[in-house]
Amino acid sequence: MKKYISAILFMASISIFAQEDTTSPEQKWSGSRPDGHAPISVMGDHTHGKGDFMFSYRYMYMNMEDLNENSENIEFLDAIMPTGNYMVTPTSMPMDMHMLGMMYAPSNKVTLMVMANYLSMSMDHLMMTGATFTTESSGLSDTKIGALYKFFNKNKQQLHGQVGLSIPTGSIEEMDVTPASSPNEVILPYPMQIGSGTWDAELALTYLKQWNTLSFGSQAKTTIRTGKNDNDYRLGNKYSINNWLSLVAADWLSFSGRFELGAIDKIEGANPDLNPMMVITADTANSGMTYTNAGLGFNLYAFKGGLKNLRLGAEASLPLFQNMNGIQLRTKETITIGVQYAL
Ligand SMILES: [Cu+2]
Repeated sequence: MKKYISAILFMASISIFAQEDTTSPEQKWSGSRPDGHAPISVMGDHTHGKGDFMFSYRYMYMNMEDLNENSENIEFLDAIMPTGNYMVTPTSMPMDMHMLGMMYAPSNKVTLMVMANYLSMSMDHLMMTGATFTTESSGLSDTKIGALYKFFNKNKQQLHGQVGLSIPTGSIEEMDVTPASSPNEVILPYPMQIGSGTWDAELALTYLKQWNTLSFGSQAKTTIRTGKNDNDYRLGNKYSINNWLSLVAADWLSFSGRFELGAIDKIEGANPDLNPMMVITADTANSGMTYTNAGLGFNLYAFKGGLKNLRLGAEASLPLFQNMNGIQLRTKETITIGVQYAL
């Protein structure tokens, strides 16, 4: 929480010393081009001018499949008894996420953001006996609010910072029936919970640079979780650096390539209702990782006409490297599609 407060003070002090903006429009970084927004999987990448609203909807599909121990692919049978230490292993976990966002700029320097998320997940399992079963969870996830502060926009470059809060509106009490619990429901392991259960600070710094038909962006972002949730644990903090290059193919079309480097800390504490011997996902030793992923995408932009300022973006990404703590499902393909409309 201390880090969060000092970041607010840091931004506030910079705003006091900020100069009156005298840069001409041609020298400015501009959002009014297809590559004026980052690849659709990146959030908080752009700011708005005074009085502007933007509404957005994103759909994300993420799939996890097969097991890694550290950075090595292992067989399911290596993870469960008698060879391994667990009674049950997950085999795959597809996830759908719907994200509804709004942005509003009360001034040229500040853009406010709010985002509501709906998650639905299912996890397939393999038991020692060879039997399989599936658990499911879905619901409204954590709600995010934030403010972007523009430090400067000149020489076709922009730098802005983000201070945000993730509000624990998502459930950490998701339950389902398993063969061991049948006919009763039991609490599901950590990855199947919808929210973090804690108030989390989200801080980011984004740098943008444009040329005539090319643009570059880089965003460093962290999620700092505070305290412990009602089930006596805290999810790991997240750190990432995301970089992208976009190429303008037409006034209405750009293509993007993105490369991300990230880390997630281990879960702190443990839910006393989960038995870590039962299933890999209930053991907090199997949480946290370092990873890299890369994505290819495109942005469509209506630069004139009745649909002016409507955008559609899509991106597909794959992990290049993942080094897990313990044993975890491997991240596979992620697909993000979104529409954005500014007025
Ligand atoms: Cu926006």
